[in-house]
Amino acid sequence: MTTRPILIHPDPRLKKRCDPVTEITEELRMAASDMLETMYDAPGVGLAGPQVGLMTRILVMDCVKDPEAAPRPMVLMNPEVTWASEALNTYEEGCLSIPEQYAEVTRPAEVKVRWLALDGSEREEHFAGLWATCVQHEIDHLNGKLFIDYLTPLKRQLITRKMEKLKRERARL
Ligand code: K1U
Ligand code: ZN
Repeated sequence: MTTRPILIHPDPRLKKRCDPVTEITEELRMAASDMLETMYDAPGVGLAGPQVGLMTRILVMDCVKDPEAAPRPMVLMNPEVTWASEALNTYEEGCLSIPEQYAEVTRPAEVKVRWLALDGSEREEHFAGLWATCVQHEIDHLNGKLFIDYLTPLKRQLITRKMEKLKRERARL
């Protein structure tokens, strides 16, 4: 297991729709394992393929926040929302590809998601709370959508300019 560099917005790879997983290869298993390590190391509660330059429909997440509780690392491939609640929830979201920027985003409070697991089985689960917010944020990544796309053009432009500056500063180091 190793960590992989996380792409920072703006990057054309973060705006592209990812391709479905067609075969569960050893390479994909290694990528999933590296993505989990990268997510825990960041630290974050989720990570999607394109954030590490992998243009495939794969995401990882673990929204267990209690340090006393057992971790619950999850790997979801080809995830699909099969049901979304009418009730909405607003959460102050962050993104590992947009460091230190946070904004309120409103999404369905609960969702059911179906996906392909690493063992090849098809799974379906009901998510609520941070899990529901996180899985929707990560599925957005697989469709080339970022949380700032829910904001006004002015707020989005402000954050994008900050990220361009951050990338210039990091490139100078
Ligand atoms: O996709 C990502 O960029 C990861 C992102 C997921 C996310 C966070 C909040 C709401 C929706 C989706 C993050 O993990 S940002 C970091 C973060 O929220 C966090 C970090 C440490 C502990 C708890 C949360
Ligand atoms: Zn994100």
